[in-house]
Amino acid sequence: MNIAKIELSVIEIPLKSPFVTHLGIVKNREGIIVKITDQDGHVGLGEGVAFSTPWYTEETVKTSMHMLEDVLIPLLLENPVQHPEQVSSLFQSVRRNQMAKAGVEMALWDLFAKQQQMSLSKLLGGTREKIASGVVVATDSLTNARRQIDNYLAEGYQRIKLKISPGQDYTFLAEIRKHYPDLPIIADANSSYSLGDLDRLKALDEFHLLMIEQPLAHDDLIDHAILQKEIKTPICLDESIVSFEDARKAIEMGSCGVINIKAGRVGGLLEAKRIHDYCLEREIPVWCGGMIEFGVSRAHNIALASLEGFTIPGDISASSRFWEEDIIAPEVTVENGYIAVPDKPGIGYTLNEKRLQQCLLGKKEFRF
Ligand code: OSB
Ligand code: MG
Repeated sequence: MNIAKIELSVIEIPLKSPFVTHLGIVKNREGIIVKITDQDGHVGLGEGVAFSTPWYTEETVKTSMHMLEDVLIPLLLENPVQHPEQVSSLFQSVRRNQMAKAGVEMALWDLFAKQQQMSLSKLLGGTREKIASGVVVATDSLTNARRQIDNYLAEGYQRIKLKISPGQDYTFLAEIRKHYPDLPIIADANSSYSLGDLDRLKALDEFHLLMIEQPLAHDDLIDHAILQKEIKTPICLDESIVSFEDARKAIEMGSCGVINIKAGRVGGLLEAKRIHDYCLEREIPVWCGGMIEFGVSRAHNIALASLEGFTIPGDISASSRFWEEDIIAPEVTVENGYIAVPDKPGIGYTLNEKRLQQCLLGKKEFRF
C-alpha cells in the first residue's frame, strides 16, 4: 500500500453535557486520531476509540498508544500489506487490544479506498445511500431525559436509547413510556444486572422495548442464553462480542437476538463485516453502535452501516450530539432522521486540521 508515514495524534474535547451511566460519568473525551499517508500523498484516517480509563473495555488511550507505537506499527513496518484485509491476520499474533488494532486497520481501509478512487461504503459492499440515525440519552434525571428526548425527536432521530440499571429501570421506563407510547426504545444496561435480577428484568417486558442491550456480565454468553429463554424482550449483545467467534457462539447458544456491531470493539472493519455477513445469512438483525466518538470514527460507522444487514437505526448521531465543534469537515449532520452516505473516495470527510491542533495533547510520527 506504499505507506510513507503514520501520525498518531492524542486529542481531548469536552462533551457538551456529561454522559452518565451506572459505570461512571464521561465529561471529557480523549482519543487517538490515526493518519496514514502514502507515497502519492493519499491520506487514510482512523480513530482509536478506547477511553481514558478502562470502564467499558480493558483498553485505555495509554495502552492503545503503547500497542500502536511498540507493537502494531513495528509489525506493519516489517510486513508491508497490499490490502487492508491482510491487516487483521497480521495482527493475529497480538492478543486482543481490539481498539488499538482497529485504529490502524480502519485508517488503511480509508487509504485503500482513496487509492482506488472509491467510497469506503462501496468498497465494503454497502448498498444504502442514507442510514437511519438513532441517539443515546444518558442521564440519571427523568426531567433531563424527557427534555433530551423531545429535542432529539424534533431533530428527527428515529429511535432513542436509554441507559438503565437496577437503580433506574422500571419506574424510569414506565414514566418515559407513558409520555411516548410508540417511541422505539432500546434500554442499555451496560452489564448492571445478574441472573439474580430475573424478576426485575422480566418486568421490563411490558414496555415493549425494541431490545435490552447487554443486561449481564461484559464477558458472559451463557447466562445471557439462560436469560433470553425467560424474557420476551430480545437481548442485544454489545460488550460480550469482541470477535467474530464471540458472535458465532452467541448466536449458536441463543444468547441474543440482535448484535450491536462496533468496529473498534471487534478489532476493525473486516471483523465487523464478517459478523455482519454471518448475521445477515441467519436473519439476525444488527445495528452500528457508538463510542462517543469524534468525526473520523463516526464517518467509518456511516460507511459500515450502509451494509444491507444494518436494519435497525444505529447509535450514529450528528457531530453536534456531543461536540461544539468536531474535528472533521464537513461535520456529520442528520436530516429527517437520516445521514447521507458520502460517495466521495474513502470515508468522504477530511480532517479539520485547525480544530485538531486546538485539541491536541501530543503527537507521534513514524516514517516508513
Ligand atoms: O454501551 O453502547 C454503549 C458509549 C460509550 C461506550 C459504550 C456505549 C456508549 C453509548 C453511546 O451508549 C453511543 C454513542 O456514541 O452515541
Ligand atoms: Mg452498549
